[in-house]
Amino acid sequence: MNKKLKIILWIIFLGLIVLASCSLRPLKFQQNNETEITEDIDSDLIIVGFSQLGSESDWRTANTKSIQNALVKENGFSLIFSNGRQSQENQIKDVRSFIFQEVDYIVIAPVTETGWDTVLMEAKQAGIPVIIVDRKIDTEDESLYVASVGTDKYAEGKKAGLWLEKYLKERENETNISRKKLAVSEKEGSPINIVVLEGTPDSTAQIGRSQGFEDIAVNHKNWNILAHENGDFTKAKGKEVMAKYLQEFKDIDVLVSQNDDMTFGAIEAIREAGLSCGVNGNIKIISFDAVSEAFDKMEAGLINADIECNPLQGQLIADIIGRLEKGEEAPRVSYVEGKVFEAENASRDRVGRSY
Ligand code: GZL
Repeated sequence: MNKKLKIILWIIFLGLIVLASCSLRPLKFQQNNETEITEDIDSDLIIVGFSQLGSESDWRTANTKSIQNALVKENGFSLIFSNGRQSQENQIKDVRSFIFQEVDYIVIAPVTETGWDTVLMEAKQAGIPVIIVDRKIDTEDESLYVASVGTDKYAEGKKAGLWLEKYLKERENETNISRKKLAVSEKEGSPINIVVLEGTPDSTAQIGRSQGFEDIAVNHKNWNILAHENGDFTKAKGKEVMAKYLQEFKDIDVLVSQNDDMTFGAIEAIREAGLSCGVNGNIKIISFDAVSEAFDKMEAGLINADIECNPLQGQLIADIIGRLEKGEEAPRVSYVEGKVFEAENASRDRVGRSY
């Protein structure tokens, strides 16, 4: 056999050895700067790959902590955590890495609703069940995931609209009383000028909260939604867009901000414009999430109302996996409930909260 053929065969043989060693579940997972392994891999543990969409907000931090605290070794889990940094492309890479590493389950908090079918089909073909957490995915093929855990974002948007209805009704009654006293007649339903800071486009939180609020607003001819732009759920972008709104519109009555981090930025922009917000302010603020710092702002009278979106979803995921491991049915959709908090009761309502 000539020398050249021998070398070619040897290279092929080496290649096969390398490939064979890769296909076994490695005892140690390769780490990159956004992937973190919580435990040395122990074959008795249930290995879960978790693709978190980012770290853009206080809410996201609480959500990540909740899931990391639930999927621990003491509960029989080994967690591989990846931060997608608000990029679906990163998340898809993370999911493919979990498939390659032959994890037992994949958990995904999807940054946006569409574009998941291909990679979820790869997970299905690899026999790895997928659980969707926090936001939803939009797919025709319901078999691509076994369960979803989150909150009802559409209901949250409606709660914001219903709170504004209640608030304005109470003010109208007050004005009517004073109007009777002053015998001042005023056109019913004076214009209410509203601006909206929206979350990441095509995310379930943005879609649901926008639609829910609009389905209430449509019943009020005097509610004018002057603008609704993307603030990407971050404080910096929320401040930037609110500053733009304040330049553009001189008579904003209400800000609806689809998460607290954007609200914190908006409050800075309002104050830098020499205006005030909240209970005694020019601009009334309805926010979403109800994280700890938002309670600080409600107690200071800077936010009027906050629609809670509960990030504590880790235990629900652990319970679902536990049931699947025992061959039991798991609920297809699990929601964690949330409340509506108001500035007037913030000190009382925040007692005992964990985020
Ligand atoms: C809501 C979640 C949203 C939060 C934001 O379920 O997807 O994403 O409201 C977070 O704070 O960025």
